[in-house]
Amino acid sequence: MRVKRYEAENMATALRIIRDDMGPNAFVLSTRRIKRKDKYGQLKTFVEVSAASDVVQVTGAPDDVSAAHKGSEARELASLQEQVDRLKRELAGLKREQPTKEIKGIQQDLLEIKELVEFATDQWAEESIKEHGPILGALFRRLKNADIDQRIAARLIAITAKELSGSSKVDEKESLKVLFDVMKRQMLTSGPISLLESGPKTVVVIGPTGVGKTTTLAKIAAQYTMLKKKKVGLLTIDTFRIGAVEQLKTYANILELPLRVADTPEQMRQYVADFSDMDLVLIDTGGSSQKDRTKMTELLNFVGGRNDMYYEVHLLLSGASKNRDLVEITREFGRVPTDYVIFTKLDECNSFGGIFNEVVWTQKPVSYLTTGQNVPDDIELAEPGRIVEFVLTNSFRKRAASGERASEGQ
Ligand SMILES: Nc1nc2c(ncn2[C@@H]2O[C@H](COP(=O)(O)OP(=O)(O)O)[C@@H](O)[C@H]2O)c(=O)[nH]1
Ligand SMILES: [Mg+2]
Repeated sequence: MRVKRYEAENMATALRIIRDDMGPNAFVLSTRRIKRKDKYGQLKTFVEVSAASDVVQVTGAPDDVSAAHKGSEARELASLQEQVDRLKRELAGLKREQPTKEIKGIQQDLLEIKELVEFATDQWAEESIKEHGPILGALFRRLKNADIDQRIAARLIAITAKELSGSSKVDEKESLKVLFDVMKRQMLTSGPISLLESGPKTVVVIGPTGVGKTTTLAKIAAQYTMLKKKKVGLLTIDTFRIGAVEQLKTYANILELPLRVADTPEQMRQYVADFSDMDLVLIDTGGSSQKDRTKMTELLNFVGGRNDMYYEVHLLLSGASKNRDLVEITREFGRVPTDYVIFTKLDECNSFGGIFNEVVWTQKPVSYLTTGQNVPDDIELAEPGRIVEFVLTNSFRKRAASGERASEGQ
């Protein structure tokens, strides 16, 4: 599925642009009003609309899954889910009032229920496998070996089973093809950073230390200035780490791009305003561990609220991170309103299920994938089929001429 974001002066214009661009089957996912300066420096209200052309949800309880499994396991799951929701509500209430023993008790209950849900989901998948034979069983194990969360794997297999139920010949090849398509529909991607009709597009990259923010920013800057011949300005608020500014300065010099270093949020605003004749302004941020509260607060001071300044935020996550780390990083960095995710270091991944899970859980479209240390070549535009291919083959191969692919569509 392809998700794109559009901006226009009013809703009617936005819908017309969406229909022209995505066709008559496109539908709106979300809308919001944003304020930003137009090319004359006047603060104006725009509508921002996210649209998609095709969607099948794996999150929640999809109808096709429950239809495929109306048995006792499905009912058991529903009842467990109700208990979890009730306990979560109680926990939220208690946290406000009395943070002690009772919370610990409820947390323990939640843990036990989580285990029960996992067990029930396993049984649920087992049922599906029994019903549909060893071919789907092998695919279920393949998904789990690729580090796909088992609840997600169970749902994917259930949907695949349902889609296969109409076909006369169910062999390994056909099952894999259907699973591939089912998985592809779950992946959200955004296409390249889209520029505005008037005024600069401002993009901020955030993420943990060492994830590849500065390198990725340089790759994107190179794509837009070298291949697309756009005017790009660079700005960094990463003044803490010794050498951080130097690293970006080196790229700025090579690409012959202007670079500003902002020490305060006010300075950042001023520099962005100074870049009003650019097409794209890229803002690098400091490396912060998601566990480092002070640094996180500092980041929030700069980019925590959009107020009168409009920018797009891309969260960088290492594809090589463990599932649990990805969840924790996303939760912490989620305090900064995030639009898209970039997965880095695909060349260092041993499995790709974490990327798939992350997209299903967060429902955030992926903008780019980075595939090595080389600037500017090791970046490609995220595509659903590529991500699923990595998961199912458990291997990664660099795409030829990836540099050009990364700038496609503009
Ligand atoms: N293997 C690999 N290394 C990468 C990739 N992207 C960045 N790096 C390396 O990761 C290290 C940290 O990158 P940097 O951009 O400084 O991270 P930052 O702290 O988030 O700004 C550098 O050595 C980069 O060359 C990638 O896609 N693959
Ligand atoms: Mg950096």
